[in-house]
Amino acid sequence: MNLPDYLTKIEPELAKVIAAFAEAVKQIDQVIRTAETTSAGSFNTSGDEQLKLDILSDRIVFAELEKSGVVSVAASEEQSEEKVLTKGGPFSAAFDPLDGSSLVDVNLAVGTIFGIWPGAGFIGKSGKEMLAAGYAIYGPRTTFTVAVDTNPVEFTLQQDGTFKMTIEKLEIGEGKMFAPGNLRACHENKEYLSLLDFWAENGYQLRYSGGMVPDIHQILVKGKGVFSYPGSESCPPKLRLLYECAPLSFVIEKAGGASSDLTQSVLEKKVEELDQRSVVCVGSKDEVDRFEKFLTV
Ligand code: FDP
Repeated sequence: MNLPDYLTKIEPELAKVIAAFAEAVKQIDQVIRTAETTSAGSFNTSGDEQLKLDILSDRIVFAELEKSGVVSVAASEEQSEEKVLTKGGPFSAAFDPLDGSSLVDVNLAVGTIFGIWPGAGFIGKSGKEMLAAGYAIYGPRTTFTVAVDTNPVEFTLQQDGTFKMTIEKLEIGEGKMFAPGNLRACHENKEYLSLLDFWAENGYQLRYSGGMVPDIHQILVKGKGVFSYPGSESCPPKLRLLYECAPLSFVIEKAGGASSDLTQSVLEKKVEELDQRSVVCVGSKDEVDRFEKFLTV
Protein backbone atom coordinates (compact mmCIF):
# COMPACT_ATOMS: atom_id res chain seq x y z
CA MET A 1 0.00 0.00 0.00
CA ASN A 2 1.23 3.51 -0.82
CA LEU A 3 0.74 6.60 1.36
CA PRO A 4 -2.12 8.06 -0.77
CA ASP A 5 -4.12 4.79 -0.33
CA TYR A 6 -3.57 4.91 3.43
CA LEU A 7 -4.62 8.57 3.53
CA THR A 8 -7.99 7.77 1.92
CA LYS A 9 -8.91 6.05 5.22
CA ILE A 10 -8.33 9.23 7.23
CA GLU A 11 -10.57 12.28 7.54
CA PRO A 12 -9.78 14.17 4.27
CA GLU A 13 -8.75 17.52 5.77
CA LEU A 14 -6.46 15.85 8.31
CA ALA A 15 -5.03 13.71 5.51
CA LYS A 16 -4.00 16.92 3.72
CA VAL A 17 -1.80 17.93 6.67
CA ILE A 18 -0.13 14.51 6.81
CA ALA A 19 0.38 14.63 3.03
CA ALA A 20 1.97 18.09 3.41
CA PHE A 21 4.48 16.70 5.93
CA ALA A 22 5.23 13.75 3.62
CA GLU A 23 5.85 16.13 0.72
CA ALA A 24 8.17 18.23 2.91
CA VAL A 25 10.04 15.08 3.95
CA LYS A 26 10.77 14.23 0.30
CA GLN A 27 12.29 17.68 -0.23
CA ILE A 28 14.26 17.63 3.04
CA ASP A 29 15.59 14.22 2.04
CA GLN A 30 17.08 15.76 -1.12
CA VAL A 31 18.47 18.77 0.73
CA ILE A 32 20.18 16.57 3.35
CA ARG A 33 21.81 14.45 0.67
CA THR A 34 23.32 17.39 -1.18
CA ALA A 35 23.44 20.66 0.79
CA GLU A 36 26.36 21.87 2.94
CA THR A 37 26.31 20.87 6.60
CA THR A 38 27.75 24.18 7.76
CA SER A 39 26.43 26.64 10.33
CA ALA A 40 24.03 29.42 9.37
CA GLY A 41 25.68 31.63 12.01
CA SER A 42 22.45 31.95 14.02
CA PHE A 43 20.84 30.32 17.08
CA ASN A 44 17.25 29.19 17.71
CA THR A 45 15.22 30.08 20.83
CA SER A 46 16.63 27.03 22.60
CA GLY A 47 20.15 28.37 22.06
CA ASP A 48 21.08 25.62 19.57
CA GLU A 49 23.33 26.71 16.73
CA GLN A 50 21.36 26.63 13.46
CA LEU A 51 22.72 24.90 10.39
CA LYS A 52 21.85 26.09 6.89
CA LEU A 53 20.05 22.76 6.68
CA ASP A 54 17.86 23.59 9.71
CA ILE A 55 16.74 26.81 8.07
CA LEU A 56 16.13 25.23 4.66
CA SER A 57 14.14 22.37 6.21
CA ASP A 58 12.10 24.83 8.25
CA ARG A 59 11.17 26.83 5.13
CA ILE A 60 10.20 23.67 3.27
CA VAL A 61 7.79 22.55 6.00
CA PHE A 62 6.16 25.97 6.41
CA ALA A 63 5.67 26.24 2.63
CA GLU A 64 4.02 22.81 2.38
CA LEU A 65 1.76 23.46 5.38
CA GLU A 66 0.66 26.76 3.88
CA LYS A 67 -0.08 25.06 0.54
CA SER A 68 -2.28 22.49 2.29
CA GLY A 69 -4.77 25.30 3.00
CA VAL A 70 -6.02 23.69 6.22
CA VAL A 71 -3.43 24.71 8.83
CA SER A 72 -4.37 27.84 10.75
CA VAL A 73 -1.29 28.04 12.98
CA ALA A 74 2.11 26.40 12.73
CA ALA A 75 4.97 26.40 15.22
CA SER A 76 8.51 25.25 14.57
CA GLU A 77 11.33 24.45 16.93
CA GLU A 78 13.45 26.80 14.81
CA GLN A 79 11.17 29.84 15.38
CA SER A 80 10.39 31.80 18.54
CA GLU A 81 6.75 32.46 17.61
CA GLU A 82 3.93 30.59 15.95
CA LYS A 83 2.88 31.66 12.43
CA VAL A 84 -0.63 32.14 11.13
CA LEU A 85 -0.90 30.30 7.80
CA THR A 86 -4.55 29.85 6.70
CA LYS A 87 -7.08 31.85 8.69
CA GLY A 88 -9.92 29.59 9.84
CA GLY A 89 -8.02 26.41 8.97
CA PRO A 90 -9.20 23.55 11.23
CA PHE A 91 -5.75 22.45 12.47
CA SER A 92 -2.53 23.59 14.09
CA ALA A 93 0.75 21.84 13.40
CA ALA A 94 3.94 21.84 15.47
CA PHE A 95 7.18 20.45 14.15
CA ASP A 96 10.91 20.07 14.54
CA PRO A 97 12.12 20.22 10.92
CA LEU A 98 15.49 18.59 11.54
CA ASP A 99 15.89 16.92 14.92
CA GLY A 100 19.38 15.80 15.82
CA SER A 101 21.00 18.14 13.31
CA SER A 102 24.29 18.02 15.24
CA LEU A 103 24.55 14.48 13.80
CA VAL A 104 24.29 15.51 10.15
CA ASP A 105 27.99 16.24 9.58
CA VAL A 106 28.98 12.83 10.96
CA ASN A 107 26.33 11.20 8.75
CA LEU A 108 24.23 9.63 11.50
CA ALA A 109 20.45 9.44 11.16
CA VAL A 110 18.36 12.56 11.81
CA GLY A 111 14.62 13.19 11.69
CA THR A 112 11.62 15.47 11.23
CA ILE A 113 8.94 15.32 13.98
CA PHE A 114 5.35 16.61 13.79
CA GLY A 115 2.14 16.78 15.79
CA ILE A 116 -1.28 17.92 14.57
CA TRP A 117 -3.83 19.52 16.92
CA PRO A 118 -7.41 20.67 16.34
CA GLY A 119 -8.13 24.42 16.37
CA ALA A 120 -5.76 27.38 16.41
CA GLY A 121 -2.69 27.41 18.66
CA PHE A 122 -1.13 25.17 21.28
CA ILE A 123 -0.97 26.98 24.61
CA GLY A 124 -3.13 25.32 27.26
CA LYS A 125 -3.54 22.16 25.19
CA SER A 126 -2.13 18.75 26.04
CA GLY A 127 -0.69 16.01 23.86
CA LYS A 128 -3.73 13.80 24.33
CA GLU A 129 -5.71 16.31 22.24
CA MET A 130 -3.52 15.63 19.20
CA LEU A 131 -5.26 14.15 16.18
CA ALA A 132 -2.15 12.67 14.61
CA ALA A 133 1.62 12.69 14.99
CA GLY A 134 4.59 11.21 13.26
CA TYR A 135 8.16 11.58 12.11
CA ALA A 136 10.57 10.90 9.30
CA ILE A 137 14.03 9.42 9.60
CA TYR A 138 16.79 10.23 7.12
CA GLY A 139 19.16 7.31 7.48
CA PRO A 140 20.33 4.60 5.09
CA ARG A 141 16.62 4.64 4.11
CA THR A 142 14.16 7.50 4.47
CA THR A 143 11.11 6.39 6.41
CA PHE A 144 7.89 8.16 7.38
CA THR A 145 5.96 6.92 10.42
CA VAL A 146 2.50 8.15 11.24
CA ALA A 147 -0.07 7.45 13.96
CA VAL A 148 -3.68 8.59 13.84
CA ASP A 149 -6.29 6.54 15.72
CA THR A 150 -4.61 3.17 16.04
CA ASN A 151 -1.17 1.60 15.78
CA PRO A 152 1.43 3.60 13.86
CA VAL A 153 2.51 2.53 10.39
CA GLU A 154 5.84 2.96 8.61
CA PHE A 155 6.36 3.98 4.98
CA THR A 156 9.67 3.98 3.10
CA LEU A 157 10.54 6.52 0.43
CA GLN A 158 11.10 4.82 -2.92
CA GLN A 159 13.33 5.96 -5.77
CA ASP A 160 10.30 7.15 -7.74
CA GLY A 161 9.35 9.52 -4.90
CA THR A 162 6.43 7.48 -3.57
CA PHE A 163 6.07 6.26 0.01
CA LYS A 164 5.47 2.50 0.19
CA MET A 165 4.09 0.94 3.39
CA THR A 166 6.85 -1.17 4.93
CA ILE A 167 5.40 -1.93 8.39
CA GLU A 168 1.63 -2.04 8.69
CA LYS A 169 1.42 -2.24 12.48
CA LEU A 170 4.05 -1.03 14.94
CA GLU A 171 3.48 -2.54 18.36
CA ILE A 172 5.47 -2.34 21.61
CA GLY A 173 5.79 -5.20 24.10
CA GLU A 174 8.50 -5.82 26.71
CA GLY A 175 12.22 -6.47 26.22
CA LYS A 176 15.71 -5.59 27.35
CA MET A 177 16.99 -2.68 25.27
CA PHE A 178 17.87 0.80 26.56
CA ALA A 179 18.71 4.20 25.06
CA PRO A 180 19.74 6.42 27.97
CA GLY A 181 20.03 10.14 27.19
CA ASN A 182 21.62 12.90 29.28
CA LEU A 183 24.12 10.73 31.14
CA ARG A 184 25.79 13.99 32.19
CA ALA A 185 22.96 14.27 34.76
CA CYS A 186 24.17 11.12 36.58
CA HIS A 187 26.83 12.83 38.68
CA GLU A 188 24.03 14.70 40.50
CA ASN A 189 21.05 12.46 39.77
CA LYS A 190 22.12 9.31 41.64
CA GLU A 191 18.69 7.73 41.14
CA TYR A 192 19.27 7.82 37.38
CA LEU A 193 22.70 6.28 37.95
CA SER A 194 21.05 3.44 39.92
CA LEU A 195 18.58 2.84 37.09
CA LEU A 196 21.44 2.68 34.57
CA ASP A 197 23.18 0.16 36.85
CA PHE A 198 19.98 -1.89 36.91
CA TRP A 199 19.74 -1.95 33.12
CA ALA A 200 23.46 -2.73 32.72
CA GLU A 201 23.52 -5.45 35.41
CA ASN A 202 20.44 -7.17 34.03
CA GLY A 203 21.72 -7.82 30.55
CA TYR A 204 19.93 -5.02 28.69
CA GLN A 205 21.28 -4.22 25.22
CA LEU A 206 22.56 -0.63 24.87
CA ARG A 207 21.37 1.04 21.65
CA TYR A 208 21.88 4.81 21.67
CA SER A 209 22.69 6.96 18.63
CA GLY A 210 22.20 10.45 20.11
CA GLY A 211 19.29 11.21 17.75
CA MET A 212 15.96 11.14 19.53
CA VAL A 213 13.98 10.03 16.48
CA PRO A 214 16.01 6.93 15.52
CA ASP A 215 16.54 6.13 19.23
CA ILE A 216 12.76 6.00 19.65
CA HIS A 217 11.94 4.44 16.28
CA GLN A 218 14.06 1.40 17.19
CA ILE A 219 11.69 0.75 20.14
CA LEU A 220 8.74 0.71 17.72
CA VAL A 221 10.44 -1.49 15.14
CA LYS A 222 12.03 -3.96 17.59
CA GLY A 223 8.83 -3.85 19.68
CA LYS A 224 10.65 -3.33 23.00
CA GLY A 225 12.92 -1.05 24.98
CA VAL A 226 13.14 2.35 26.57
CA PHE A 227 14.41 5.87 25.82
CA SER A 228 15.06 8.18 28.78
CA TYR A 229 16.06 11.83 29.10
CA PRO A 230 15.72 13.09 32.70
CA GLY A 231 17.72 15.98 34.17
CA SER A 232 19.59 17.19 37.20
CA GLU A 233 20.25 20.60 38.72
CA SER A 234 23.12 21.55 36.43
CA CYS A 235 22.04 19.36 33.48
CA PRO A 236 18.32 20.09 33.11
CA PRO A 237 16.17 18.20 30.63
CA LYS A 238 16.44 19.85 27.22
CA LEU A 239 13.91 18.05 25.06
CA ARG A 240 10.92 20.15 24.05
CA LEU A 241 7.38 19.17 24.96
CA LEU A 242 5.62 20.59 21.91
CA TYR A 243 8.06 19.69 19.16
CA GLU A 244 9.58 16.42 20.42
CA CYS A 245 8.22 14.84 23.60
CA ALA A 246 4.46 15.10 22.94
CA PRO A 247 4.40 13.95 19.28
CA LEU A 248 6.78 11.04 19.93
CA SER A 249 4.88 10.03 23.09
CA PHE A 250 1.66 10.04 21.03
CA VAL A 251 3.19 7.61 18.52
CA ILE A 252 4.60 5.41 21.31
CA GLU A 253 1.29 5.25 23.21
CA LYS A 254 -0.64 4.42 20.00
CA ALA A 255 1.73 1.45 19.64
CA GLY A 256 0.86 0.17 23.13
CA GLY A 257 3.86 1.70 24.91
CA ALA A 258 3.93 4.30 27.68
CA SER A 259 5.36 7.76 28.32
CA SER A 260 6.20 9.66 31.48
CA ASP A 261 7.46 13.04 32.62
CA LEU A 262 7.94 11.45 36.08
CA THR A 263 4.51 12.50 37.36
CA GLN A 264 2.15 11.65 34.50
CA SER A 265 1.97 10.51 30.90
CA VAL A 266 3.68 13.13 28.72
CA LEU A 267 0.35 13.36 26.87
CA GLU A 268 -1.36 14.70 30.01
CA LYS A 269 1.07 17.61 30.29
CA LYS A 270 -0.28 21.01 29.22
CA VAL A 271 1.76 23.22 26.88
CA GLU A 272 2.47 26.43 28.81
CA GLU A 273 5.01 27.90 26.41
CA LEU A 274 6.22 26.95 22.96
CA ASP A 275 9.77 26.26 24.08
CA GLN A 276 8.82 24.33 27.25
CA ARG A 277 11.19 21.48 28.23
CA SER A 278 10.19 18.19 29.78
CA VAL A 279 11.67 15.14 31.40
CA VAL A 280 10.76 12.27 29.11
CA CYS A 281 10.82 8.50 29.21
CA VAL A 282 9.04 6.43 26.55
CA GLY A 283 8.90 2.79 25.60
CA SER A 284 7.80 -0.55 27.05
CA LYS A 285 5.29 -0.07 29.87
CA ASP A 286 7.33 -1.97 32.48
CA GLU A 287 10.44 0.08 31.71
CA VAL A 288 8.60 3.40 31.94
CA ASP A 289 7.16 2.23 35.30
CA ARG A 290 10.68 1.32 36.41
CA PHE A 291 11.92 4.79 35.38
CA GLU A 292 9.22 6.38 37.56
CA LYS A 293 9.96 4.05 40.51
CA PHE A 294 13.72 4.62 40.45
CA LEU A 295 13.61 8.37 39.86
CA THR A 296 10.71 9.37 42.10
CA VAL A 297 12.16 9.88 45.56
P1 FDP B 1 20.34 17.60 18.78
O1 FDP B 1 20.71 18.40 19.99
O2 FDP B 1 21.51 17.03 18.04
O3 FDP B 1 19.38 18.32 17.87
O4 FDP B 1 16.45 17.31 20.11
C1 FDP B 1 17.72 17.45 20.32
C2 FDP B 1 18.61 16.23 20.32
O5 FDP B 1 19.53 16.29 19.30
C3 FDP B 1 17.87 14.86 20.27
O6 FDP B 1 17.66 14.39 18.99
C4 FDP B 1 18.78 13.96 21.09
O7 FDP B 1 18.12 12.87 21.70
C5 FDP B 1 19.31 14.90 22.12
O8 FDP B 1 19.27 16.21 21.55
C6 FDP B 1 20.72 14.55 22.54
O9 FDP B 1 21.21 15.57 23.30
P2 FDP B 1 22.58 15.53 24.11
O10 FDP B 1 23.55 14.76 23.30
O11 FDP B 1 22.93 16.97 24.26
O12 FDP B 1 22.27 14.90 25.41
